[in-house]
Amino acid sequence: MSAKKTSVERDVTINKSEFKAAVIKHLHCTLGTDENKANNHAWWKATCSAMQEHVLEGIRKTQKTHYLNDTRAVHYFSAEFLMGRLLSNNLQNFGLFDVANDALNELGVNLSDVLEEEPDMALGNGGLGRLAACFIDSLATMELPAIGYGIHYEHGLFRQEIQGGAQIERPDSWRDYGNPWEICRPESIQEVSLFGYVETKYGENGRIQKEWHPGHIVKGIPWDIPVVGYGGKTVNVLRLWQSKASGYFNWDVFNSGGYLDAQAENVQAETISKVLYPNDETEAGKELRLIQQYFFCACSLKDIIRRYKRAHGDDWSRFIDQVVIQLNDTHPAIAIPELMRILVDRAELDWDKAWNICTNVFAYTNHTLLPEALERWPARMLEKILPRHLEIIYEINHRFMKEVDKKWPGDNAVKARLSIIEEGNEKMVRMGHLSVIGSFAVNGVAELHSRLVKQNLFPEFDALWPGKLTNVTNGITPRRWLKACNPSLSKLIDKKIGDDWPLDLNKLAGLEKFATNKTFQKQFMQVKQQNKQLLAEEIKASLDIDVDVNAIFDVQIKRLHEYKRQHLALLHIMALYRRLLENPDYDMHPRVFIFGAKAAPGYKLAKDIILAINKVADKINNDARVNQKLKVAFLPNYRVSLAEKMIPAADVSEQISTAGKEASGTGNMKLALNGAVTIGTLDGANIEIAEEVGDDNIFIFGLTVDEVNELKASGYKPYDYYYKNPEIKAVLDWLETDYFTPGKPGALSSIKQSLLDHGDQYLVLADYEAYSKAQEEVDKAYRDKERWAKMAIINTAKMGKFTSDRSIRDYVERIWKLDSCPVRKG
Ligand code: 475
Repeated sequence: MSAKKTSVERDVTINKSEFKAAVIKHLHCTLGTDENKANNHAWWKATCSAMQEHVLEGIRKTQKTHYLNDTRAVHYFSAEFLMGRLLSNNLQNFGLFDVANDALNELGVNLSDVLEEEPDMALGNGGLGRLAACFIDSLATMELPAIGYGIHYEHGLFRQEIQGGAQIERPDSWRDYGNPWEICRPESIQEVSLFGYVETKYGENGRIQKEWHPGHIVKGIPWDIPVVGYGGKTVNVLRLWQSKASGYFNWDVFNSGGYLDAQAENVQAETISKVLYPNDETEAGKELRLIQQYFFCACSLKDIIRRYKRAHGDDWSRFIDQVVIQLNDTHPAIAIPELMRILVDRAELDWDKAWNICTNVFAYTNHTLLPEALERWPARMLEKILPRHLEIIYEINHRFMKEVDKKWPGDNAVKARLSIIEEGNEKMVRMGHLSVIGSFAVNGVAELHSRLVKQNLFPEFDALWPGKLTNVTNGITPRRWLKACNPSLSKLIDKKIGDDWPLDLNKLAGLEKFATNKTFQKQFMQVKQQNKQLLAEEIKASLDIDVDVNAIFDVQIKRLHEYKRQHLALLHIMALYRRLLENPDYDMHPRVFIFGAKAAPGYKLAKDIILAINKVADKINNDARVNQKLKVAFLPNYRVSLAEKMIPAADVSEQISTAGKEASGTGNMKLALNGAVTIGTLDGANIEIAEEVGDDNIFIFGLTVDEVNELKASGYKPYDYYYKNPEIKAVLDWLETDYFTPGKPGALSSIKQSLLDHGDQYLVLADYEAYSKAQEEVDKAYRDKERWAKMAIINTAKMGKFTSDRSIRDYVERIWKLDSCPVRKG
C-alpha cells in the first residue's frame, strides 16, 4: 500500500472497557434496568446517554470558549432541520464508532440493531431541511461559532404507508418515548406576542411612538440538540422552540373579537409547534404557518439579543459585528420587520440607524423559482396577527419605493414589479422581495439557479444593487453521506489514500489514478455489490420482492413532484416492459428501478404517480415473462435513514428534472459520491457535477433551459409527441386501460391527462425520446464492466467540490465574514 496515512486528531479518547462501563452505568442509573432485561431500545438509550456525557462536556467547553472570545457568530434561521438519526453520527464524529461496536459486541449486543432503534428526527420536508442539517454539521466541524434556530415540532414529516399502492399518511411521533439528545433550557424561555392592535402616541419633542397591545402571548421553550463536529472538539447546538400557553390573555381584545375562549387558549398556543407543514415547494397560505414562522423568529431574536446584551449592554453599535443571521428561504423573513420593531419601538433607535443594522445582519438564500413556492401573505392576515409588523413593512416599502424612483424616475411599472406589496383583489405581501430588500446578500444554490434568480426572479434588484445577488453552490456532509453510511467504501478509500478525506474531500481526487487499475476496480465494485446485497435484503423484508444484485440498481429518491419527473421514469419503465413483451429476446441488462418519495398530502397528481408506480411495479414484478430482466421497487417512507441504505447501493442516479426547475439538488451529490453514475438533465447542480466528472462519466440528456424556453414560447404541443412516437402513445394509452388496475380502468388516467390535455407543463413528452436513448447508453456502458467501474470510481473521486465544508467556506468568506474559534481541551 503506497498511501500515506493520516489520523484525525480527536478530543475524546476512551477505550472499550470504559465505554462498556459507561453504557452499563446508564442502563442501571439512567434507565433503571439491567443487562438481562434490556432490549435493543434500552441499549440504544444507554449508549446515547454514555455519549451524552461527552456531548455535554463538548457543549460546555464550546460555549465557554465562544463567550470568552466574544466571537461573531452565524445564526442559521430555518423552519426545517432534517437531522435523521444522531447516534451513529455522534459516535462517528467523536471517533468512537469502532470502540462502541466492540464494547457492545462484548456485551452480546449488535450495534447495527441498536442504531435501528433510533427514530429519525424528521423536522423537515426535503432538500432545504437536509441542507440545513448538513450545514450545521460543517459549521461545527470547521469550529465556527454558529447556532441553528428552528421549531421543536412535536410531529415531524408524516410517516408514509402504502396501502393498495396508494400513499397513506400517519403521524410521526419521534419523541413519544423520549429523546435522549435534547436538553431543555427553562432558564432561556422567551415570550412572544400575537394579535391585538397598535396604539399611536405622541411623546415629548413630538416623536411619534407606536405601542403594540398584543391580544395573546405565548411562551417559547428552547430545546437544544447537540451538533458534534468531526473530531469532537466543537459541539454547537441547534436550538428548537416549543410553544406553550403563557397564561397571558388580553380579555379586552378578545371579548370584543369574540373568537377565542379561555379553554381554547392552551390548545391554540400549543398548536403552534405541533406539526410540520408537509408541503414541499408550495406555499400553504395558512394562518398557523405564519404564526409558526413568527414564533420561532421572535424567540430566536430575543435569544440573540439577550446574549448580545450580556456582553455589550445597551450599546447597539457592535451588534452588526457580532451577529449575522442567515434566512433559509423566506420562511423566516418575518424576522426582518421583527428586528426593526425591536430597534425602533423598544430600543428607540431612529429608523435609519435601525435599518442600517437590519440590512447588515440578514442574508437570504433562495431555494426555488417555482412560482407556487414563493411566499406571499395576505396583508389582511398580517394585519390581524402582527399589526405592527404590517405597518413596518409598509414603511420599509415606502422608503424603498423612493429609492426605486431615484433609479427609474416615474416608472410605475418597475415600481409595481419591485414593490413588497402586490396590489390586486387582495393585497399581498411578497416575502421574497422583503428578504432581498432587508438583506445584505442574497444567494441561489447552484450556478444555473443563481443566474436564473438574477435574470428571471429579481432582475431589477440586480441592477439596483450590483453584487448583492450571488451564488453559493450547495454541498453535503461527507461524514454522514460517505463515512457513516458506507463503511465498506470508506475503509477501502482509507486504505488507498489515507483517512483524512472526510475533512478535505478534494483528497478523493487521489483515487482517480486507480480508476483503471483492475484490482482497485474489482475492490470498488465488490463493495458496491455488498451494499446492493444489503439493500436487496431490505427490499425483501419490506416489500417481499426478490431482486438480483447483478442487475443495475437504478435509484430515484426525492420528494414526489411533477417537475422532478418521476413519471418520466415511469413511462420509460412501461416502455421497457412493453418492449420485453413484444420481443422476449429484447436485449437489455437486468435492471431494478428503485424509488423512494413522499407526496404532499394535498397534491393529488403526485399521489396518483405513486399509485401508478406501485401498480406498474405489481404487474411487472409478478410477470414471469419479464421479471428476470425488470423489477420495480417503491420503498415506503423515504427518509434520511432509508436514504443512508439506498445511496451506497445505487449504480444509477436519476436526476431528471425539467431544466431550470431544480434549484440544485443534493441527492445527486450523495449518489455520485457513493459511486453511482448520473443520468440527468442540464439542471441545478447536475451541470456542475458534469463539469467535475467530465462528459464521459455522466449521461446528460434532454432540453436545456434555453431550449425549454424556446419550445414553450413557440407553443409546445404535447399531442405532437403522442402521435409521432408510437411508444409514447402506447404507454399513455396503456395507463388508461385496466391492465395495471384490474377492474378499475381509468384509475391511472390523470397522468395521461396532465401530459396531454393539461399541457405537460414540465415537458415530459418532449424529453422522453432523449431520456430513452440515454438509458440505452447506460445499459451499454454497464455491460462493459471495466468501463463502468472506471466511471463509478471517477464519480467518487471527483465529488470534492460538493462537500458542505466548501459551501460553508464560501458563505464564511464571501457573506458571513466569520473566524473559526478552536475549542481546546480542558
Ligand atoms: C430545492 N422547500 C433543491 C434544496 O437548496 C435544493 C419550500 C416551501 C415550503 C417548504 N419547503 C420548501 C424547498 O423549497 C426546497 O426544499 N427546495 C430545495 O432546496 C436545497 O437542492 O433543488 O428544490
